Amino acid sequence: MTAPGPGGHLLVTGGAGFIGSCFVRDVLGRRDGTRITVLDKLTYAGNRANLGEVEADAGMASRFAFVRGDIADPAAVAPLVAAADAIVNFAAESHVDRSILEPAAFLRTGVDGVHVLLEALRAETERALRGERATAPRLLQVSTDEVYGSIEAGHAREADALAPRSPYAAAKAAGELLVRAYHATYGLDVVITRGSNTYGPFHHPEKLIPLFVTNALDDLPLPLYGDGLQRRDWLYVADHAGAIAHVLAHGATGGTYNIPGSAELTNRDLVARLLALLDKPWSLVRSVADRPGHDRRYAMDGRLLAALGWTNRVGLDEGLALTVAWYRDHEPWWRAARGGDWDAYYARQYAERLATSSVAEPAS
Ligand code: NAD
Ligand code: TDX
Repeated sequence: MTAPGPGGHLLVTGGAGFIGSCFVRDVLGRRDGTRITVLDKLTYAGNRANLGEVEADAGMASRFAFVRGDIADPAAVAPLVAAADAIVNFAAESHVDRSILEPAAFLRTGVDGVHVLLEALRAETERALRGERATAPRLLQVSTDEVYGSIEAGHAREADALAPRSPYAAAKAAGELLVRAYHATYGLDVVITRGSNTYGPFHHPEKLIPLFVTNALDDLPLPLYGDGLQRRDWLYVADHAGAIAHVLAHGATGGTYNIPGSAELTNRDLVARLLALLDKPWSLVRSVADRPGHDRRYAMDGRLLAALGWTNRVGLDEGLALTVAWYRDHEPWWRAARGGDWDAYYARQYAERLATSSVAEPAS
């Protein structure tokens, strides 16, 4: 089994989202002949504008195609997998808080959708075995640190047990288990990445960093869950996308690779850094009712990925400065992302919390 090299044809599912669109921009930006087809349902989180830079560049646009569709739809998926040398599956419902409000869509995309992709991959693998295509396609399943559950001490290793604690994380773990089962049973060429908390440009404003940056720009309250001492290890989006491209090219078939971030810190300390960059006061921060089942800490061991030859390039200081500057410069993008169901979602998620909030303890 061979990983696709430069000049191959990639199917990128969920490529209009935050991390997927970064992957598409960066891979096409290498200008090495690689072609990309994006399959994306364009949910509230998918945004064609995230691929605007690609579509506006004649060189990149000539090697790019966009298909609107659902990974859980076999008729949409089968011909695209048949035409691909590799599939990178970013498609998922990605927000933990929404999974707590309404889990069904998470299972439909994260379990049924992954199953449909695997069936299409299995058909193409059988065609390769019959000599009807040169090689079987490879699937890279984009997974997450959240499948390990809360890591109170130490760092999770790839062989550790999965212990997801939110409907989102459970759907991601189920998707991974299907991928591994299809590798063991049908010999499919698959690799899995588990990325850390990611941040950067084009991040939907429902997530912590862009929510707090955009609320602060509008002098709106910043709803910090619980005591704010939960810990996350932040990974800049271009590093996450780069590590995925690296694993796609070099990862061992059947392998799983953690992609840690470059800085572990508490939410409170993170918010203090954002406020300093924005020159906004701590008094905007409100202590609100906690997320149910809130994972206290995520932390992963990165030795397998390092041994494969990957190192992150962007540290937290640089990454946060780039991110804050991007949101300052792209107000029309984030105002549009706060369209659609945003007001209803925001009221459901935060109205009662903010009505019963208190002044948050300052960061250390
Ligand atoms: P996102 O919500 O910004 O993007 C998801 C994309 O998938 C959107 O474009 C959406 O329209 C599309 N999509 C959703 N359901 C689909 C379906 N059924 N068929 C086709 N397209 C569909 O998410 P993101 O933050 O870019 O995350 C991408 C992937 O990375 C997800 O699998 C997520 O679990 C994983 N991940 C994210 C992070 C993070 O911190 N954001 C960290 C680790 C792993
Ligand atoms: O309003 C908020 N207040 C708050 O205190 C929000 C939205 C979040 N938080 C806290 C919860 C977490 O401790 O901030 C932390 C980060 O929250 P999110 O941005 O929702 O990220 P998280 O739940 O850690 O999950 C993210 O990383 C792993 C991504 O959204 C997932 O898709 C990814 O798999």
